[in-house]
This record gives sequence, structure tokens and C-alpha cells, in this order.
Amino acid sequence: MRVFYSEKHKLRDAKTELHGGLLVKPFEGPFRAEWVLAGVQEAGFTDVHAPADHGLETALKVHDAGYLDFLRTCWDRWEAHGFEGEAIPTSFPCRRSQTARVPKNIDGALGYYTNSAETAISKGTYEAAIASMDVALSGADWLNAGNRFAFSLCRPPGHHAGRDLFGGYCFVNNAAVAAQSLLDQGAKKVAILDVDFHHGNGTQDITYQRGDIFFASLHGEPQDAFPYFLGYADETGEGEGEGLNANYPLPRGTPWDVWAKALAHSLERIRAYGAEAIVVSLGVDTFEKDPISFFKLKSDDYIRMGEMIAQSGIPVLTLLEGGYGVPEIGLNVANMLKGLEA
Ligand code: OKP
Ligand code: ZN
Repeated sequence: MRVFYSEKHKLRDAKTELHGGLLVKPFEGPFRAEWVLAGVQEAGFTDVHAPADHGLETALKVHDAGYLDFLRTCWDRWEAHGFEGEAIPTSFPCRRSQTARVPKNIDGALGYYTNSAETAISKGTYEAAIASMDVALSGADWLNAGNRFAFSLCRPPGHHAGRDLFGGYCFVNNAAVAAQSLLDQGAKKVAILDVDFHHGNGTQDITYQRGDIFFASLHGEPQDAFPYFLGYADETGEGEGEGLNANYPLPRGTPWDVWAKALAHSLERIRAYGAEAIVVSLGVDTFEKDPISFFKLKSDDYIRMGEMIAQSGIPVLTLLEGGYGVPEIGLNVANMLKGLEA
């Protein structure tokens, strides 16, 4: 399997995350990509390629143009305003104060374009997010060329980024952009299978009304887990997307055998839909030792996860989403890829 990776992920190196009322060192940092790259190379996935530049054409089909421009200019505007810390949003268009208007003040624009306040925009964040998207798009190109598997080592992650929203450590929705590329290059129907511990609220936002993308997500139940406001089982899609959104909220302590039943069900739905490719949003924060999550998967379970997904017979583009804190994230990703090729 070909692996895509860009050194430019290092440009995303925020100093702060708002967590528990404190500004802490972010859970999502450059060390994650280093651990994952080391893990996959140790496991024999050594065919590592830098991505090609793709421009914004595909991104503009799933994201709002004003939003991408905001991401591009945010840091310079924030600095020019005279703020001394990183760009953390503090004021939001919430219930009964919604507006279609984007404030011209950068502090206001930040709140307009976010869905959560833990994620600071820092110098270099945009460049890293675009490189991460290029990593995803190069993986999609590999599938479009007729190959069965690719792994895109995306960092920063993408699945919480909505059409015009950042948050949850995400800026550009790499999975949605990759799915769009697969559709643009000939597929009629694709699936995004989100196995990160957290619900892919951004991906759901982008795909909810679309007939050409089936979205399935297995995640910690929103009553008890970030992102809290989406991810319920009764969210089934709208319009052309009616029936094409499948959420599997699961409780605290969920072990592999329970999780795997939900995976089997989601794969059955994806097969029945007739997807010609599966984009897997692979977060390994389902691991028992993950510092911010509450499932109980073990390292060997990721092998079985890959095997089950490959048994669908459908080409698979795997993208990195979350997975934090412990070096085993490298082993766990490598195990999933080994399972795919088994
Ligand atoms: C991103 B991805 C820790 C609490 C969690 C944000 C979690 C974002 C997860 N401060 N808040 O889905 O792995
Ligand atoms: Zn996650």
C-alpha cells in the first residue's frame, strides 16, 4: 500500500488548547505524525510519497469560499489586531443570536467560523491544513489510478471541519475533499466510514443532503462525548441524502466485540448503497489508553478492523484523523493497514 505524508504538518504546532479552564499543550501535536510514520514504516509500509499540490478547486466544492479565505488570512489579521496569544474564539452565533453576517472584526469572524473553542489558530496552521488536504487528495489519486489501497497520513485531522466551520483540531475536511475527488474522477457513489472515537460532525454537515456520499460514523454517544450536538442515531440525512447518514453512538467502556457489531452493520449498509470506494476516517482514539476517549479497543483489534473493512471488496482510502497521547498510535494504525492487506 502506498503511503502519503508531508513534512509540512509540522507547520501546525499550536502552543495552546483550552482544556478544563486551562491553556494546556495541545493533545494534537506534531509528535503524533512522527509516531504514526514510525509505526507504519516499522511494519513494512515504506513506500512513502510526498503529496502533489492540488490547489483549492476540489476544496471549494465542499467548503465555503469565504471560510477558506478566512482560514488563509486569520493569523495575519489576528496579529495585526494586536492580540498576543493564539487565535482562540470566544464569542459565537448561538441560539437566538444567529446571523448570516460575518463580522469584519477578526475576533468576531473567529467565532462565526467555529464550532468549538479548544482549537487555537496559530501561525502556519493554514499551510499545514492545506498540505494535509493534499496528502488526502494524493491518496484519492492513487485509488483513481486503479489501486485498491492507500494510506494518507493526514495531520491536522479534518472530520470536525464543516462547510464553513473549524474546530475539534480540524480545519479542512480531508475526507470530504477526498470523496469529492473520487466522485469528480468517475465514481458515482462513495462512502465515508468514520471510525474515529468522535462523531464526524463536520463530515456529516457536508454530506447530509447529498445523494452521492453515504456517511457512517461509530463514536462515543453525544450525550457524553465531544462534539456533543450531533451524532445521534435518528440523524438519517435529508433531501437527496435521506437514508444515507448512519450514526452508531456507543457508550462508555465499549469493547471490541460490541464495536465490531456496529462496524459490520455499517459495512452492510455501505455495500447495499453500492459505494465504489470507501474513505475511512481512521482515528485510533478508540484505543483503551487514549487520554481523551472512552472505548476499550486493544492493539490487535485494529488488525481485525482492517480485515473486516477489506472484506467488503471495495477500494479503501484510509485517512488519519485522531489518536492521542501514547506511542501505540503508530502500532494501531499499522495494524489496521496490515488487516486491510491480509
Ligand atoms: C478530534 B478528533 C480535550 C477534550 C476534547 C476536542 C476533541 C477533538 C477530537 N480537550 N475536545 O476527532 O480526534
Ligand atoms: Zn477523535
